[in-house]
Amino acid sequence: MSYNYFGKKILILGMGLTGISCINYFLKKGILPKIIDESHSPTFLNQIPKNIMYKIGNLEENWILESDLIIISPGISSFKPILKKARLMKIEIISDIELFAREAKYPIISITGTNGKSTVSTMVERIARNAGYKTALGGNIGLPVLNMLEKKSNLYIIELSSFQLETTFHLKSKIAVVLNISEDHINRYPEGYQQYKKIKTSVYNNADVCIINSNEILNISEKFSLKKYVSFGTKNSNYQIRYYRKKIFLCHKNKKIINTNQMLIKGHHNYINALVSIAICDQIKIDRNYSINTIKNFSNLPHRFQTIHFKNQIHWINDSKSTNVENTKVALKNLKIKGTIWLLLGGDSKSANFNSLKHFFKKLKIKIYCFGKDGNSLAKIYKKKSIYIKSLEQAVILISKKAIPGDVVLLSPGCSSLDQFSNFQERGEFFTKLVKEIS
Ligand code: UMA
Repeated sequence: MSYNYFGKKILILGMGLTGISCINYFLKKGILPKIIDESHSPTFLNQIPKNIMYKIGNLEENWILESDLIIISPGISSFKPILKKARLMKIEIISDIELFAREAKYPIISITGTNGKSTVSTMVERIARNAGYKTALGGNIGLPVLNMLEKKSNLYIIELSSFQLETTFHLKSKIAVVLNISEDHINRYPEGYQQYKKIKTSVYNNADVCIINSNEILNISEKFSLKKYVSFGTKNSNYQIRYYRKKIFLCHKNKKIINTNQMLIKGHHNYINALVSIAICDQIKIDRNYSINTIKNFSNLPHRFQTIHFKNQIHWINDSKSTNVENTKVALKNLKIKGTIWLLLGGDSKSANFNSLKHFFKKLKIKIYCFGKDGNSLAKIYKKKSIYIKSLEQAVILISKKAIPGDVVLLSPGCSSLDQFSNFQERGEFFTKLVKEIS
């Protein structure tokens, strides 16, 4: 189906990376969209071309209700009352992913899930590139998908957030995967977790092959409604993690593929990420050797459980990408040390329930420094070992005076960074710089 946008009143919501990519997309087609941002000083305001009409400060009702097509940035909730009203008036509201999906001419591999999606997307991209594909990697990982259309590529790998899937309707993936689902971004969804799950699993709609986690996510009838599926996770799945004589192997139908001792990245969650990457690449018939070699040499992405400093036998770990409670649990599970863990937890909790961390806190030799917008309430989860400190900086200064050889200082905030930083990268870089200066 071909879509014609000429003669339509097109409005873009949000002047971030997505908004700018949408403007460029329409300008190339000779169409002049309008754009709105709720901030009074959006970061990319100076990148708006002179011939584009814009409004800042609020979602201008007249502009919204007079438009034919609205492209919404992922950071803006499509459940806002004014947008509900627009939908009732049959105004189409779609994501940049939807625009991309309508135009993409090459196979798309779609990767979503609460955790691990950037790692899997990057692994798959590297394997496919090493195998000779001209790959383009984008979406939630950073490069807006519309910019990928300009690249000379023959395989698209896209990381998708629930925000992006919320307003995506015609994505037809060659392969789609939902890695896992746990509580995150619940404050965005009026109907809570079930709605979040439904949006995440919508990535399977129209997909040729669905890769599913046997441990969670889909019940039997949901599975059988899929065209073709390949499973991972449990003993009976197509792809499994198995233990043989105290060694851990990635396996396919019980046949060993990789001994995890040979991998640079460690931890059960990373073995699962690697397993899924193999499953995806097998589906597009990439020679296994490319998968095996790439995975063996793959190292952690920045801000994901990265040791950024080691001095006086104290490890400082930057896990700023931990933006939900599951990420923090994984980081804590990874640490098997005799010393004390100094955990930096905090930011915007997005109304998630953190009580499940209590069990970890009880078992561990740990001190929890809670900071940022929700720091005060996080410090109440396990008062005995927690303290509230206003800023990350103050917390790092205090810890640097108390930590002793054998200890680990871990920034794994479990929260969004947006209360005090522009994004998790900025938070991680700030932490890294601070640690190096102070210690
Ligand atoms: N804005 C409003 N009203 C709102 C919220 C935001 O007007 O209610 C405006 C802001 O003032 C700002 C603009 O919208 O000027 C920002 O838009 P955006 O928040 O959608 O951000 P982009 O720069 O377009 O980046 C988005 C993704 N951001 C979010 O989903 C929040 C990026 O994912 C993604 O890399 C990029 O598109 C390219 O596809 C980041 C992210 O934090 C990494 N994702 C979340 C996560 O991983 O947990 C979902």
